[in-house]
Amino acid sequence: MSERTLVKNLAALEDGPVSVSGWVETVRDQKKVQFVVLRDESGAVQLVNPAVRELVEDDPESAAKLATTEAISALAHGSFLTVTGSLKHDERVKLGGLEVKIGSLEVVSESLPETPIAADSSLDKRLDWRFLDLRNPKQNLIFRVQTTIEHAFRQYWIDNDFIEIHTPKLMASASESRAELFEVGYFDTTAYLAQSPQFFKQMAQPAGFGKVFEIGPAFRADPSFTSRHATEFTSVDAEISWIDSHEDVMALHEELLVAAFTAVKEKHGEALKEHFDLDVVVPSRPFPRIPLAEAKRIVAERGYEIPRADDDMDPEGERRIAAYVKEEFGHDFVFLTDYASSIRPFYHMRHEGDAALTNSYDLIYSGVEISTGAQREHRVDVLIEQAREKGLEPEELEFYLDFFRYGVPPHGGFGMGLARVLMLLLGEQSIRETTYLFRGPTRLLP
Ligand code: AMO
Repeated sequence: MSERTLVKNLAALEDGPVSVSGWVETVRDQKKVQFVVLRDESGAVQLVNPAVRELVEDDPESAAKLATTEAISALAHGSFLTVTGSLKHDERVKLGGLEVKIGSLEVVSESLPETPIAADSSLDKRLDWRFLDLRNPKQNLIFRVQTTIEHAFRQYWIDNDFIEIHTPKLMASASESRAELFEVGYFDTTAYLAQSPQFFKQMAQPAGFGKVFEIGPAFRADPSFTSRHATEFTSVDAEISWIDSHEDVMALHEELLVAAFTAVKEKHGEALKEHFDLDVVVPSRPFPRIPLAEAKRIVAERGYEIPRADDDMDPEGERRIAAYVKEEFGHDFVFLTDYASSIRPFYHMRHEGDAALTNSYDLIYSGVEISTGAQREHRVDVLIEQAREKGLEPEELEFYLDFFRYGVPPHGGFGMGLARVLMLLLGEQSIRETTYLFRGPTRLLP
């Protein structure tokens, strides 16, 4: 690696020789002096060059100076440079109070002169040119925050004795629903892309793993174009043994989110204020919990009848219950609990005395569902009955049902969409902004 100093580290250096590399952000080409703002992955710095416009006979260095001056005049926005020169701290320089006087300049990689996107380009256009879009420090920050969130989750899991698993994404059957299933040719048969690690994170329970987690891709052939749906997304999953009810899963869920938000506030609080004008709020525990039926009643009393016939919340209902929770409890999160078994998958455990309800929840953050969790049905005869009731053929599920035939602890867990958490935390309008490379019904490139 060549000896270069990251821009963010310049401030700590004394005046003297340095080498920096980065992309040309702006060029101010004045007659007597030239300024270049150079940006690397850590920040931006001003470079300055006293312009030499013609050869001076008694100055043997004037040829080199003239060449540098001409090179700067010809610089295109986005070209990648390495510059050696001398660092000078100077309070008058607005950008960071320092500048680098150019000694020599090498154009390492030239950019085409016309940048295909601008600050006001549409989201779709920006996604076409995602690598240029991501050069923006605000976008860069999104993925630094994502890294911190995942790290905090992992730290929590490691501290609490979880095992990390990587479940296969090629499957022989659906895991969530027959709808939204991607088929792939698989030699002389058909495979399906995993919609969730559901079955295999549950398998870890009879396998004696106790507590497991996975952060990995999930696929849904969902043709919708909402701001919260993708055909491929990163799912954050956990599954734990020996629970009494979904209450234990919710407690885990809260602790994880508090750990992540605390880490984000500590590490990126200042930068988030600067780029997103955002004050990170670490949620207090316990998060409010409202049974779904009651949530629907509250929303109806406040003037909104959920139009869906299937008993589920709709996005407007989620927004309205979130507004209620914010007013009543000052909280951004709410667990909606006890979903009707008619709208939950067969593997959710039902209430002991009321089979119409499940031991399950959705977690709503700032009015959007970010997660589903539940206690699982571990009694195989009940599980088979529930599968049949949902129109599934138990024969097709034999491999899964076997997990429950050789001793399995009561267990439960949740799945959570990472891009949705980031979108809501940062106040972004779409998961397209908080997904490195978004995949949707009409987007497979880049
Ligand atoms: P569910 O289907 O509710 O539950 O998915 C869990 C969470 O994953 C995210 N998510 C999505 N994100 C982006 N695009 C999509 N198309 C998409 N679909 C889902 C959401 C959602 O809340 N196996 C269960 C979880 C469990 O019980 O452990 C499941 O997959 O944030």
